[in-house]
Amino acid sequence: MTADLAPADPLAPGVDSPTWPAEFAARYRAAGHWRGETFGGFLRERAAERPDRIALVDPAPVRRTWTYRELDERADRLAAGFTARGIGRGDRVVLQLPNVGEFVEVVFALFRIGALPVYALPAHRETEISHFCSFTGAVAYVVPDLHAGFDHRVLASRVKERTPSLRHVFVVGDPGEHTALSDVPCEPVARREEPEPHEVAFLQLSGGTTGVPKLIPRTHDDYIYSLRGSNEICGVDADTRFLVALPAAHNFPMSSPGWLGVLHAGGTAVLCPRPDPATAFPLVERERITMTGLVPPLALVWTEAGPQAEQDLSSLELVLVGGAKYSVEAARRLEPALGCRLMQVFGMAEGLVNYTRLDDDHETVVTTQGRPISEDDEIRIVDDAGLDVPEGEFGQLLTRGPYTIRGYWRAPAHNATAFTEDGFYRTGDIVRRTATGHLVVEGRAKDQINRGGEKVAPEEIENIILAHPAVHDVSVVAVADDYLGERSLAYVVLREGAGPLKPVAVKRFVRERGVAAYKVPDLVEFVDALPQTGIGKVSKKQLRSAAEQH
Ligand code: OOB
Repeated sequence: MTADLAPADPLAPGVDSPTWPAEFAARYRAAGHWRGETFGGFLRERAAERPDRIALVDPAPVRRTWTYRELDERADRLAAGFTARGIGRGDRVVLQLPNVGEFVEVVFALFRIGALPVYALPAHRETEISHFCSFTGAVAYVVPDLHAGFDHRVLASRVKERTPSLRHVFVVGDPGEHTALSDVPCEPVARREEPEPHEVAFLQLSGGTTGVPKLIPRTHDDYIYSLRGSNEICGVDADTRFLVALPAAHNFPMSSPGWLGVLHAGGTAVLCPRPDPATAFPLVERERITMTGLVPPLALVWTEAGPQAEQDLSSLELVLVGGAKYSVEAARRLEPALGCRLMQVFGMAEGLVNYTRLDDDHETVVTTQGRPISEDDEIRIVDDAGLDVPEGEFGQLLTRGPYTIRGYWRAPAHNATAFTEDGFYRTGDIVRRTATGHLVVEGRAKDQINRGGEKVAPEEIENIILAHPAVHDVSVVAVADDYLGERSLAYVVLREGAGPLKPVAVKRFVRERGVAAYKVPDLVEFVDALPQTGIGKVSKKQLRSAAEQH
């Protein structure tokens, strides 16, 4: 094979993963943002500095702990086992684990060998997982045996049948016909070549606005910079005890400052199996939790439950709330109810993360969504024509910076519209900036539904519903909801002559197609026709205002 026919190195930025132009990379290095650290490397350093400190706690069903030395050794042994099974540099591995200790072990093992974790959420089902596996050409898929009443081994068998690249399924727990993860570790042999800091470390999922979720390539350098910046802003240090209440695979609990930030600082990450107060409050008390991150609906539930809690929550110093708009009224109630500080976070898996600051006045904390981590985060707020709006007015947020991607993985056509020519990411969020530089999220220009932090791309659900033989047309929009912020509503036009269909049948059809439960429309309404714009496209604007009647 000649050199130019050789397959591209999947870790090298620039081929599958659009990257920063050289002058930007040089600037970010010179500023000390990119320091040449890797994930595998920092864990090794912490293990050398503080071998016997507890890095990780998995409290359920029996409490297990990992010191830094144990986590480091475990990652090496698993890495050796994966290598022995033929998994190597640049291979993609779809990871679908709930908040269990093995999640962290596997991630660090993959980082060590330069294989790329692809972070699926526990809620994903056959449609999403098949797409992740086939689109990335994944060689392995890691699952729990049973989780929340669902048998992931059955799903894995089906996906494996459909995906020729998939050679391994590793199961945490009883493996059934697959391989037990516990059978994988082996004695580490000679040291391997490890990935470079500028290389892609993993693929994160986008919230998405299109038919299928896009993948986000993050490098060691850029992501670790966001961890260090987040740690500094949130005051994370070796004494921090962080509760991972949200799914560990999501960018927010992973890096804002999240379990990776806390491990970088030498603190302790405690995995919470479910985020409800009945599960989480006893853990806060028992594990002396100092910090956690919640989406707004959960923050509401915690705020309601806090004053009546039988547990001692006094260790809690800081609760971060983000992922979706948090109402000012709800934000005001959190601090007195939980006896801790509030910090708002407005972030995105593509990069940019904003935080209110510990020294911000109370009004700023409850009324804004914070300001960027970095002085090198560039923010533009533009109108529909792409021109900057006057200071203080609202418009679409564009951003570019040292930890915001320059393009999705293997998606050149989408990248041409999702980014400006000079590399700004079009977030699709409508924001305004206050005199202090804090951003206030006013709304959204992108076609997405934000169900309490869980993102739904209407196009994906519309495509599924359109496959129903009785359906002629469909449009999915958001409707306001007191608890989740938004819920989804599908307006369905039936085919002429099609028999009557009940809303529940449409929901069942979507569910049976094998998608995450949070994507099943909350409401279904049958209409004779969908309103159109002047040029004959479905008018989502009109549908959204009709939806306000719900
Ligand atoms: C986080 O990441 P994603 O990738 O699931 O979603 C990003 C989108 C943003 O573009 C925005 O539309 C929305 O979620 N969002 C917020 C928000 N935080 C995120 N909208 C209003 N207020 C907020 N505070 O959701 C994410 C990633 C890292 C940290 C925190 C959240």
